Amino acid sequence: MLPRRGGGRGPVRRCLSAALVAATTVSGLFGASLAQARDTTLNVYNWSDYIAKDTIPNFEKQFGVKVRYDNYDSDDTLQAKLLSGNSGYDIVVPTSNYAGRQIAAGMFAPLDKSKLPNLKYLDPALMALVAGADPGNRYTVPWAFGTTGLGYNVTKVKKLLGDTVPLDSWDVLFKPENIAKLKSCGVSVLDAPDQMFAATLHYMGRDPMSTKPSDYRDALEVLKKIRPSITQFSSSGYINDMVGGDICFTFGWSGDVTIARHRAEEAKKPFVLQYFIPKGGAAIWFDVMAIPKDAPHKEAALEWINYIENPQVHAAITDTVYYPSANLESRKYVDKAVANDPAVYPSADVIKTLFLLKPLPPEILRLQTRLWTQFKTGH
Ligand code: N2P
Repeated sequence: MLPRRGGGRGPVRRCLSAALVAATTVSGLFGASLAQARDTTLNVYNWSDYIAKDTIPNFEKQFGVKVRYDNYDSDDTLQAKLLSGNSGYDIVVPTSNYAGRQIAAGMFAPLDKSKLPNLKYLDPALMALVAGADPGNRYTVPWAFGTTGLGYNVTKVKKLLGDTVPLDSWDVLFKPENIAKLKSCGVSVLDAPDQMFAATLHYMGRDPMSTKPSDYRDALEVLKKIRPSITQFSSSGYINDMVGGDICFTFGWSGDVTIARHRAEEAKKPFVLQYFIPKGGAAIWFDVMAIPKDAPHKEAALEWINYIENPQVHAAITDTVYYPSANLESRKYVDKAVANDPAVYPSADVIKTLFLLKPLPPEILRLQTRLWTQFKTGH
């Protein structure tokens, strides 16, 4: 169960916040004139489809720093880069369940919070949750959070399933007879063992964060039964596949499916896409910014983190990719339709049903990886 997000604020606090936002902008501009002589390139490695159009150009203008921006769509890809050492990156954005182990392994530099005044905007309740993986919030600052649930081409799926099963039910994915009906229009699942095993265990009524190897072996048996109906494993391409009508179902991430929905609307597609958090709960996770220990440009990395936590900067990101931040002040600037979309900001009642992805012991991760290969190859 998760605590509710913080309450409202009075006019005094609002004025103060406006003043702080203005001050941040001014110091940003001041920074630009200083920074022009720095000849620094900030190397950022982040998830795909996770940033607004102007985020990088505005940072480059304000701070006089060039940004090299690379993408990944899997925590395992990022982790492999970090493990190989000297990644060259100044900012990485692991999910907090991975970050917890990476912190313990000494991969990140502690944050100099005197350089991060915008941390004052962060929701203490959400920071307390993230502290479960990063005690004292010493190494990481949330970039965004989201849920892992079900995305549909509602128009096509309703035709195939009729009213036999509600779309906000895990039964669509985990009952083999249901998902088999969708195979003909394309069934996609994330290529992310941590996400899929947590959802499967939850569906089975087990602890989604189980540390018992037998639970994972049992979960594989459940997964094997739906394997014949899965037509692709995808953790980023599925956005375009939904918009293109190439798949009608995905086990996917909230913002990604919502990006697809908006793109389909803009393109006036003859179908409706929609994201559902299944009744009874789903995973919630936080992707967090961290500075690798060997990062070549730590000062610029801190400037980046503080810039991202400027409420207006992050509001533009949420408006583009439909993932909220832990920045309480930012929500004020988020487009009203986005702020009121339960796929982006789940209601307090739904939040109570969500479970947080947490770091698991290495032997469980190794088991997950092994079983995942078996699942994918269908053996
Ligand atoms: C962004 C997906 C991020 C979610 N496209 C994975 N934590």
